[in-house]
Amino acid sequence: MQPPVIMGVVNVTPDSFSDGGLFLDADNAVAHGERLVAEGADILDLGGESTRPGSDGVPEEEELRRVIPVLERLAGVSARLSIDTTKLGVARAGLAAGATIVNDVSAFRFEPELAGLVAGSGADCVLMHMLGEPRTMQDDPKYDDVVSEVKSFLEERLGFAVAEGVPEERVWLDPGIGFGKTTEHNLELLRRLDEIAAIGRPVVVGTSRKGFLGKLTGGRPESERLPGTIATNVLALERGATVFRVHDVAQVRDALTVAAATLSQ
Ligand code: HH2
Repeated sequence: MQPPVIMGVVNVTPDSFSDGGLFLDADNAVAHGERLVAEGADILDLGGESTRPGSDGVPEEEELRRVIPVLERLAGVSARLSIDTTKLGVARAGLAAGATIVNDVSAFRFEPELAGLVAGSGADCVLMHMLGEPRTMQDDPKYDDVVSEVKSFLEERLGFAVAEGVPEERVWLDPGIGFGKTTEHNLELLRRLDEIAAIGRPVVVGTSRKGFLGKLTGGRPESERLPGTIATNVLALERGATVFRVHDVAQVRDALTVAAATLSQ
């Protein structure tokens, strides 16, 4: 089994669903990123736009203003840097500032030219499934078979990226937990994550603190969803995920280290 790769979340936003506003100030964001690296993050994922359900998005200049100075100041840390954006201009500036991964929750649908940028830069990319767009994705999402539909989507986006010149080995895939899914859809995707892993590319999962964990535990707020986060990440590891996008790096790293040691006996 591959050792689990921990992707620590640094949200430089006023409105992210679990930590909005905490790291909007660049000094706080840099200190938070350094803390996550000290806790064992292999990758820092920096985002300047919330994609929480119902959100409208921010103009490119604002996203750049939030995230690029933080990225520049984190460029020396001993973790890879990922830019969480759907925008070509933000990805370009992020790569120039030291990012080596582009995490696009639209999987190159919103700005298809992003694929060519990634191809030319030699960066890795994360392509994620989302039903539509953040503003409307939670309006009664429906699938016949959520796993096979997400899998087909990811295969199609992988094909698009490769056709645009991104080497297949640079593409990671993500089922997009919480992005146009009910609680039952999220659970089904986690339960059958091996079917997504069967595509043959590294699988990224992001369950951290998400709403379905609150719903399943009697309405726990974001700050009390770490046990659910750990449970889902451990199960995802067992079903073939390799990259774990989380806010609570130290705790999830310990849980995954123990789980990985158990599974590799
Ligand atoms: N989830 C969020 C954002 N980016 N990227 C990937 N690849 N996978 C995910 O599951 C994922 C993601 C949402 O979480 P967060 O960044 O904490 O919230 P917000 O979008 O409100 O900033």
